[in-house]
Amino acid sequence: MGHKETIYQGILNGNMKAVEDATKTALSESVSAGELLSEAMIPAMAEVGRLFEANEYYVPEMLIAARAMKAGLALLRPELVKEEVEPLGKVVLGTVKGDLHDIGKNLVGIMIEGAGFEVVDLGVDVSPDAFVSAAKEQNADVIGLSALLTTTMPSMKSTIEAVKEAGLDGKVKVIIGGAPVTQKYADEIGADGYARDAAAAATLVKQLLGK
Ligand code: B1M
Repeated sequence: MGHKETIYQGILNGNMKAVEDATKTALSESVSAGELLSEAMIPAMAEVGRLFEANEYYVPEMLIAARAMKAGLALLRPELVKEEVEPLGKVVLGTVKGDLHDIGKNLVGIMIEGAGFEVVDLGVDVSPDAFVSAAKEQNADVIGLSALLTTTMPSMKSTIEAVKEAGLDGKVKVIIGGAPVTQKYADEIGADGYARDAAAAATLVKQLLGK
């Protein structure tokens, strides 16, 4: 089995050690981090989602698959993030209230960091007020909101409203993303931008800040 297949199967089976070993070996053999991500890790998580929908996987299987994916992602991180001397700006990032999914958000953070920005990661289940307080304290240029559940998307709207109420509208840009989120939804709730994946999120931050 090739390294990418081992990583793919390792995530599906929740075999963290197999994912770590194959990722390390592949990187040492100069397989690019981007290739491992887009051709093994992300397709594996998509398959986990499909199996969950088909009632072949349940929450415990999703959890151990996520743990294996995170272990692999941690090894890719140094390859994906370039060192920059002076950050181009500051981004406060988090998964919205009620939502515990963080793999996509973590990947978005890595890519934004890789593009030269400082990222302050607030974690998961972040309330609108917590986003606003952090943006003020950190003097952030951008707030990034991630949601993976249709039921938590409304918290993006509430966060944008809280940003406006705090008088940060215009000073801090709000960008949104996550599997169920669309450009149409971003327009509806008045977000400054939407990105469909982590690479697009990094490009969007650069565009919004004119970098
Ligand atoms: Co859950 N889950 N989950 N889950 N989970 C989904 C999202 C689901 C689609 C599965 C399914 O039914 N097919 C479904 C949502 C249905 C819906 O709302 N329409 C679902 C459900 C129902 C649930 C629970 C309700 C299950 C239950 O308890 N009965 C529960 C909710 C818990 C909660 O949050 N309150 C739940 C729990 C979990 C686990 C905890 C077990 C685990 C998460 C572990 C973790 O994250 N630490 C989990 C997982 C792993 C998934 C799937 C299988 C994989 C998600 C993932 O990591 N994808 C997922 C199915 C799927 O997505 N196919 C599913 C890989 C990741 C790289 O992609 O997160 O999409 P993604 O991120 C992408 C883009 O979306 C984008 O860029 C990223 C990288 O390119 N992006 C942004 C993300 N954020 C962005 C922000 C941006 C820009 C782009 O700007 C700021």
